[in-house]
Amino acid sequence: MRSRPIILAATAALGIGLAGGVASAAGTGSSKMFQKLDTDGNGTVSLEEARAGQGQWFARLDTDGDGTISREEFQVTADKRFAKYDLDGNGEVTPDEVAQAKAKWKNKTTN
Ligand SMILES: [Ca+2]
Ligand SMILES: [Ca+2]
Ligand SMILES: [Ca+2]
Repeated sequence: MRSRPIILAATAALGIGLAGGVASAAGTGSSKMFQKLDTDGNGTVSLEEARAGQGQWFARLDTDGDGTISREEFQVTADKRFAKYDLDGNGEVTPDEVAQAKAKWKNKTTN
């Protein structure tokens, strides 16, 4: 039960990526996602930028490249995301693990 909110959060994040909605990305205060979508950095996400972002998400999830995302493909991606957080691999993600995982990624991107 404890790990559930994390799964839901990961799934929601994936869902936002799939929806590619400018409103939903901005509405969740996900400025990082906004920056990612705003590829020319002019402060707005055009329809084309949103579509491009959507395509990237789609391609990442569509692991066998058949042009559709199956439930399994979606699940695999969600599981991978979960595994990234579950540092000790005990099947549960604690707030501590989330903090550690985030710190790890931060180091990776800054180094
Ligand atoms: Ca833009
Ligand atoms: Ca597929
Ligand atoms: Ca764990």
